[in-house]
Amino acid sequence: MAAKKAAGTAAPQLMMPWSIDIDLVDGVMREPDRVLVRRASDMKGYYKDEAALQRLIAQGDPVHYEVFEKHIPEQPGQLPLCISKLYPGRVGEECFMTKGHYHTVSGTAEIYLCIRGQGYMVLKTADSKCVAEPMKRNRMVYVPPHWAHRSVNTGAEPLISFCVYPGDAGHNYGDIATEGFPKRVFIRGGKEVIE
Ligand code: S6P
Ligand code: ZN
Repeated sequence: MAAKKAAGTAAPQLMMPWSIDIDLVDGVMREPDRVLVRRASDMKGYYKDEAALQRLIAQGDPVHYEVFEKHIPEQPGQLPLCISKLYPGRVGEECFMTKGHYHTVSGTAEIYLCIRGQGYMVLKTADSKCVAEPMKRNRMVYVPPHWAHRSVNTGAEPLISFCVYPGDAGHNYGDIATEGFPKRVFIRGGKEVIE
């Protein structure tokens, strides 16, 4: 069916259907349109042990995570998707993690299907409720509206998830950069500690 055309205006651009290959064993998206790369030096101010982060930057500034995306317009009705690949590692005793964000349109949810690795999705509300949901292969985390979310890798291999969120959600990093999360994830004496 053709998109309706209002009198005197150009017909709205109709997006064509498309498909891609996503390897759900290895967590690889073939032919992404964009790869967002965040290194240790992009994570200043996020970890508890800032001196340990500085040492890591000086030792080669390793990649913390990569996000593989297709180009999908950030508009209501669209469903942007990505593969998020968070590498294993520690900053001091704290596990590698993503920056974390609220959605700019705070009342929008998100789905994270974990494909590989192990760790947590740490979620918080503006009034500081905080929950750590375990992530492991085939585990799906539902991020409800109004919860900021960050993934944390506690394992020895990349933590890989397939994420889908509403097109108008947007990323609000500013509030999390100011507030932080009430809970952090450490490995101490070989054990996970969330505090
Ligand atoms: C988008 C979704 C993911 C994250 C990605 C990186 O809503 O939650 O694509 O952007 O996992 O995390 P962050 O916190 O640096 O955006
Ligand atoms: Zn999100």
